[in-house]
Amino acid sequence: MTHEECALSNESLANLLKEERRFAPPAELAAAANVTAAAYAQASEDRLGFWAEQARRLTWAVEPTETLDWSNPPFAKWFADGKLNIAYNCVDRHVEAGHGDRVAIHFEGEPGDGRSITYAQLKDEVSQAANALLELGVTKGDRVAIYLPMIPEAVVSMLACARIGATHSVVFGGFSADAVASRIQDARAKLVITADGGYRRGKPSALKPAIDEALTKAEGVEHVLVVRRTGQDTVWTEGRDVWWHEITARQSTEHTPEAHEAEHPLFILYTSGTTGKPKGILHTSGGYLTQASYTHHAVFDLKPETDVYWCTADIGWVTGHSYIVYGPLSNGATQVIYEGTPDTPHQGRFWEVVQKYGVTILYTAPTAIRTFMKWGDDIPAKFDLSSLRVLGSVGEPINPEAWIWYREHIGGSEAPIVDTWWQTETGAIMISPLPGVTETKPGSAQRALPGIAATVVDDNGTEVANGSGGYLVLTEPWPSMLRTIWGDDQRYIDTYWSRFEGRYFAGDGAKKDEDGDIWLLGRVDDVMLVSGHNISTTEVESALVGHPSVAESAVVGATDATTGQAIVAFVILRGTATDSPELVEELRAHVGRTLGPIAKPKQIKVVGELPKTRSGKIMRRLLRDIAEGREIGDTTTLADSTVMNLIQAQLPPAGSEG
Ligand code: 6R9
Repeated sequence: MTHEECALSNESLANLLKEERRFAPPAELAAAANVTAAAYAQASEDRLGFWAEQARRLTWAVEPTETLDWSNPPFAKWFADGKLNIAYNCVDRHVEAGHGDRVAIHFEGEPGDGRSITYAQLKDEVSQAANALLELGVTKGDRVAIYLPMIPEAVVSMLACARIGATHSVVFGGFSADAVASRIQDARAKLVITADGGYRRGKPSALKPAIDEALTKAEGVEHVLVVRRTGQDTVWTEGRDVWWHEITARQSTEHTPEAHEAEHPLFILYTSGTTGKPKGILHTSGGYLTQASYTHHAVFDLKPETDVYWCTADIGWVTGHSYIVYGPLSNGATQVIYEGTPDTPHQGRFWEVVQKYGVTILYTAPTAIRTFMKWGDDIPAKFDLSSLRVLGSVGEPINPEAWIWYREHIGGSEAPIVDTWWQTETGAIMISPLPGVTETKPGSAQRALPGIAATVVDDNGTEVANGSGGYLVLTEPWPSMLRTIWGDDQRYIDTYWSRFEGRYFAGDGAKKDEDGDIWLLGRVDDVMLVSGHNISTTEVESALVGHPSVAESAVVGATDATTGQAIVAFVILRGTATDSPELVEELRAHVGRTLGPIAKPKQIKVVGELPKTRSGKIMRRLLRDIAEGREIGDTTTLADSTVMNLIQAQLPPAGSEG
């Protein structure tokens, strides 16, 4: 190693990408913004006072006098002596305030059917569902598993559980019977709510058979409540299975919401992590709703009277919990819920929905944005997207080129983009621009929200200087933080609080730029070690997506005899580009020019698809298996299980190329 390389390898994570573009907030939006720069100052002066004030956004049956109890870290209690009902806060209070006629949900089914549900109707439906749960013997403290498509009953089910104090555990509709069984078993759920099926890619896709199979493996479930969505033939277990429409129809639309303790468990949501048994992330009530509500108000600048909000996430992802159900509904939003895929029946479906409902705020994932880029600019151009005024991104680092495309082709070169960093564990947004305040930088989540404390540290836990990379940590407890891993306090401590003393380690790499703004660099498990340099997959992927021929890319480090690891890139080309040795050479040179020679991929493989989870995250672990010529590992959380076969069929066998 040269002297310079030695110096560099002391960095926890290299900082290679430079991005100079800047976008000021639109003047009109800034002038009327829900939250201004004053919030940062206020929160830094009195952090707990700031959160106590945000808690007053909610309606409490018993006002809390305590804000934070951190006497037994890392087990936090927020607003512990307060009591509230989460469903009352999301539904009833808007009706009481005279907004019963406001639409809460515009539901758009994949086949083009749909219905609009007002807050008054939602109150009736949630009350009937709550009464149905009680009839089925579910009471406060019980767990309910929810395995549903993206239909209004998913929202109603979650709110009905919250209303009676049952803890919900939503499981992705795409997960296999085994995955469902282990989650039902771990949570010891008493009831499962599912549907006959849902519509996906133009046809009904059954759901209940997976529950029937799962219940041959998991014990303790007394009833299965089944929503009729597709009308397909459904195998029935008498005595156990109950039709949703039959039991809810006979219930009263009146149900008095009881107040629950602020620390009462609201939901468990399983995250698979990279290895091992899924972790049941536990969230409680008052602190969670405070931060979900505040961040939704601040980050999306929601004006409930005029905005039409649309988050495209699935309800089985934390984004669906916090930014379809609890954040928007606690704020009295009008929102769109869409059941299906973005290309059914055509690739302009999202833009058709935006035009139809006049969507003003759109929250989606980088993977979707890159897919739209691949499909071509002409598709969104056919629709009127002028209603859009704020755009959000979540789930992965957004590459600067995808960010710019989103701004220009969806946001009319006007709408600010909020790149929101957070996790299932954090419960709500932690790092993000504020649309009326922040001068945005394409690809950066920028700074911790008011009341949140985050920084980047090196291997020893020392804060890195501006311009350097390392590990993202959260240095103060926050209201919507996970309280533990369900049934495993020790694993909670070990997983999140033991790498850096007294701080929460998020598992993500990040860097601070010269202004101190934060750029997320992907999971540290994915970081590549090339000739002594820690190189982030995100930066190499962003450089590749910056080339006009590339739509998407995934980069992994494969064991290499000379460099430790060698960079192997998988790329999907844009519509017009074709695979050739010249193009591959040009892409390698392009990365070299953008990031420096150290980051040049050793191999570039052109593929048609990339392996992704249902929430759109690239599963690099599986690509590493391919790059190293191994048998492919566990694929149960893939959105589409055939993708790995497709990729393998497209590539020459490992070892046959240079
Ligand atoms: C909300 C959600 C969490 C992980 C997180 C990080 C990645 C999410 C991001 C982002 C860069 C963003 N992530 N948002 N990375 N920029 N704006 O995605 O929760 O499914 O638990 O995933 O997703 O790696 O640690 P979850």
